[in-house]
Amino acid sequence: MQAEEEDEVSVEEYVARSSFTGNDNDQLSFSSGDVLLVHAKTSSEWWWAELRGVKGYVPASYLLQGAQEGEEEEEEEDPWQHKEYFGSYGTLRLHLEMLSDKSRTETYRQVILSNSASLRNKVVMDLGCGTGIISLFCAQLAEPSEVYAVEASSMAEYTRQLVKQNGCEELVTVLQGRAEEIELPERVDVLVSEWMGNCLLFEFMVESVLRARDRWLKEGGVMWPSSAALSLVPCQADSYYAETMAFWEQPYGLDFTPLQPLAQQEFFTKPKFSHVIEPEDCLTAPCDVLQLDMYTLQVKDLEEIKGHFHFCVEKSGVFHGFSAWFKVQFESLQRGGAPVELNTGPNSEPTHWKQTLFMLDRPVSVHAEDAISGSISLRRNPVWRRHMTVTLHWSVNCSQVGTKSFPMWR
Ligand code: 6LC
Repeated sequence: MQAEEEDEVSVEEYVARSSFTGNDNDQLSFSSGDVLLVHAKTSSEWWWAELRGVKGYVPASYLLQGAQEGEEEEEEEDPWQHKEYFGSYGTLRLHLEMLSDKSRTETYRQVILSNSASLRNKVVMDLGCGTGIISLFCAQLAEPSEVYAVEASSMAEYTRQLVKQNGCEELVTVLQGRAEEIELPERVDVLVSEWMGNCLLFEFMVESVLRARDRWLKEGGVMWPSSAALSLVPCQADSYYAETMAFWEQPYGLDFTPLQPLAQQEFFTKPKFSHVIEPEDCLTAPCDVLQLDMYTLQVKDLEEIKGHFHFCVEKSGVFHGFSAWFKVQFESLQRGGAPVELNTGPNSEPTHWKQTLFMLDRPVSVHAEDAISGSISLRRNPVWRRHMTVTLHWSVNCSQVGTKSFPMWR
């Protein structure tokens, strides 16, 4: 009785900001507007809650605190986090990181250079131009009739100066504003952008590119990149595992293993960004699990994207997790011309994206010829529009089965 009373006191009321379908018996399904009672905030992502007498886990990011407080919160919290997002692109740190990435920047330069003849008299839009590097390459290496360099962050003011400083103001027009909101005097022949995030889609800048395509690209116009793929490989991650998990086995000769569940929660719940996987850590050849066609992809398709994989283990080792990266292709403007590719995988030149590591809860020993198969889904967070959850299902030789969801970032 006493315990129950205490329990009631600590229960908090939350309103669902969006519908959710639980994917196992432990998870509650609910509809937008449902009032849920939260009994325990078991982790930052999953809470133990109750709806109409039924209890289960619910994703915390779908909930909004109590009705009255909720209204205020809704006003303050922007699901696109524009202020934070464009605020960070208003400083030099990220632009320095992107510009210092030679493989990334040189690939765009190569795309312009190898298509320079065909770009003559073409109208180009550079979406999210940052410091204007791609627009400047266009003006310097080709003779477009006009380049619209669109940038929402305050960097645009400097970009204008850089365009002038480099004598490109005749050709390049910097437009400060979100691509969704700006007006252009004409439609464009080429829409170029560097929109790819971690695991390809994180940040979902791709949505802005698709909207700009539908609004501003001429019939028959060209998208750069023209297609994108997400690659995956089962891998070893010995040092990361040793530093974060095996460490607790015997620090200073003591048994700290009771901390391992905490370590798992803290280090393996979310994917590890900026992980560099060595080619020898790949247990199999990689597989393209998703393929996006930038001409036909629709904004609504981004809500959930699924892919399948089937790998054959090439050498015995420890299967610690999956590593993911992307590649993009830029088609040639000339019929039959070779496309240019940017590959951010372990067998290509390193880039600032590095790779993304998804750690399993427990490592699995594998042997040559073992089969690892399964599926991947990228489910966009219905509230936080720049975030998503990556879910992996896998089996080893059709028997050892696992499934794990990784929030990126909420
Ligand atoms: C590129 C990001 C740049 O694109 C950065 O300068 C940001 O302010 C700009 N940007 C992003 N979305 C928009 C938009 N809708 N309209 C105008 N500018 C935008 C690198 N980021 C990734 N590749 N992820």
